[in-house]
Amino acid sequence: MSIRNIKSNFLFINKLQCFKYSTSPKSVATVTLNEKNFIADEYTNLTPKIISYLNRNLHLQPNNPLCLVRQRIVKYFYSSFTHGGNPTFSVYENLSPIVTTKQNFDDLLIPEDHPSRAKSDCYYINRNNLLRGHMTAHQSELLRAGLDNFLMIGDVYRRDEIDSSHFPVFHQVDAVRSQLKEQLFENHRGLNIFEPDFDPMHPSDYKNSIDDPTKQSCHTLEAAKLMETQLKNHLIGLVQALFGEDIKHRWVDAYFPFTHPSWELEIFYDNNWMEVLGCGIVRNEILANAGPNNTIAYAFGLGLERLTMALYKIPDIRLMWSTDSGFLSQFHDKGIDEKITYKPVSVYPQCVNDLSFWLPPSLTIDTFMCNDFYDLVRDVGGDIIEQVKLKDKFIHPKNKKHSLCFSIVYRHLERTLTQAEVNEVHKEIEKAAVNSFGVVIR
Ligand code: FA5
Ligand code: MG
Repeated sequence: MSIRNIKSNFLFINKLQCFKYSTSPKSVATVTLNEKNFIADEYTNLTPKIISYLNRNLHLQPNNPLCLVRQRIVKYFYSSFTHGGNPTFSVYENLSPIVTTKQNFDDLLIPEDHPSRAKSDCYYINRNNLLRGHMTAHQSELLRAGLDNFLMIGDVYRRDEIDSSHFPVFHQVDAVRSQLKEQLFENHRGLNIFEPDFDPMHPSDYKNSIDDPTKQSCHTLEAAKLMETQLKNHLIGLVQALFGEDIKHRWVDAYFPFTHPSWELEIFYDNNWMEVLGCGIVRNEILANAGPNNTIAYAFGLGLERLTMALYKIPDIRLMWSTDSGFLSQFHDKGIDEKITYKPVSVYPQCVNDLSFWLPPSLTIDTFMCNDFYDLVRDVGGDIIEQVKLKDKFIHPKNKKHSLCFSIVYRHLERTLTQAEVNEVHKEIEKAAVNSFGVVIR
């Protein structure tokens, strides 16, 4: 993977790193991803940092917690749905994250002016290609290939807020479950999927309205309601299989251009409601355009990171990308149903700086209040102070001056501190000690 010919002046625009690429017609900027060349254009906004996440495939790495949860989800669908002893669902977990705007948006009826297409929300390779923003990007191609029940699992890329539950690259499990009339109404043979005036052979004659909040106008109320019940039961079954029967959950009405009606499922975790998935009844136009015109389907897309974090009590989404053995070993060689609770390891290095000073004549090594000094260090240094240790006491043999030496351990919980920034904070602490205690720095 490389980026070639891009006049690589990196600019910081809105705090995001963007490419400045050549616009001269002679030197065409190209982006090479997985050995494929793309011509850069005014849409290109991939950064080297984002490209470095391609092909990491955390969901397939045996010692990554995402891999364990992926396997549990697949197991749930394999074991819950079988026909003639075979799993009903097929699983796709190696689909390339490089997709076209047709796959990511057009095939899914996402309008031209929909905010999810914005350059500010996606990592575009160029005007026509991007790193997929959701696994639903593969839905139409798999339907077109004739599949009816399938899971699509992989990495997705979004320019999104960054906090403990958002990261620009994350993993989704997406699914489609289709039913023929005979399957859906196995026990009620008289019922139909489609309204009598809807001709599935000519779906384009019919305006597939989504005005009615309960169903698409082509579907009968019975079909829509039965699919909704199945969808919700299957997904509740999944979160119960993961978290146990007692998991607190709630359904929230939602909107997606590709499903109607649509919902989001939230679970109660860490004293907050956390959204874990979006779902709904697949818009009939999508099914009809891709092939099957006699089925009704539900679809969902869930975020693997959020479930994994809740399941193993991993406090920060960034830890998923850790290559630290202290992190990975906690998930290595584990059975997929084993109960694991993450034990924090700070993967960021410590910086240790010493501070020695002469005490003023009014104080001795025995009367100096170390706790006052510790408070001062915390006040000035804030959360990056991990520890302050008294290292040495010293009395000068000739002038009898008293001196103390402290080791201050600095560590940021979320990033590597540079020595330069630690030195700056350290200087501030020295100054404050001089001002507050009248000490003289050695
Ligand atoms: C979608 O991506 C839809 N494609 C889901 C869908 C599929 C709906 C099929 C209907 C039918 P959404 O943007 O809400 O929806 O993302 C789905 C899930 O991905 C969220 O519920 C959340 O668990 C997870 N997610 C979204 N953004 C992030 C992020 N930045 N970091 C981590 N997880 C995220
Ligand atoms: Mg959502």
